[in-house]
Amino acid sequence: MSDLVYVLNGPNLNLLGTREPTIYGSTTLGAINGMLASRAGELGLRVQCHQSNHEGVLVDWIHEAHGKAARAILLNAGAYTHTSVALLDAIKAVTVPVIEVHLSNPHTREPFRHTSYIGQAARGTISGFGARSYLLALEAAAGL
Ligand code: CA2
Repeated sequence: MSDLVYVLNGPNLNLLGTREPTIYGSTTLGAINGMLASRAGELGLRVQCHQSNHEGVLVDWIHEAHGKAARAILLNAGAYTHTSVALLDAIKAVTVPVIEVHLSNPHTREPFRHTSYIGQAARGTISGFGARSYLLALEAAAGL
């Protein structure tokens, strides 16, 4: 099985660590990606990390991960989690397992965050553990 894990982050997550630290923590996305690369090495995996504020670009990376026969995709689709049928369709269209990741626990927040399109096709979801959510998701990917 492939050792390649795609890590995809959606809109506004490039701002991590610089705004709203009480909700999203003070760790930057660059630092999270660094921690993931380091842990991936220990697990015999490698990560390819991307962030975009554009829905279609995220769709393209899901297709790309499939084309490269990646082992898994860790996906924090940000607010697109709650709106994007395009991302749901992309996840359904590929065979790569998608692990949905959130820093916060959307179920404890506003009602509009309680629905996840991603979760309807994801292998599983890890949310509410801040930056550690990504590391837990990577562990899950290692066990697939
Ligand atoms: O908890 C998560 O990881 C979310 O996916 C974050 C999204 C939110 O829309 C989801 O409901 C839950 C928002 C990401 C915004 O990221 C920011 C980072 C720093 C400052 C402001 C926004």
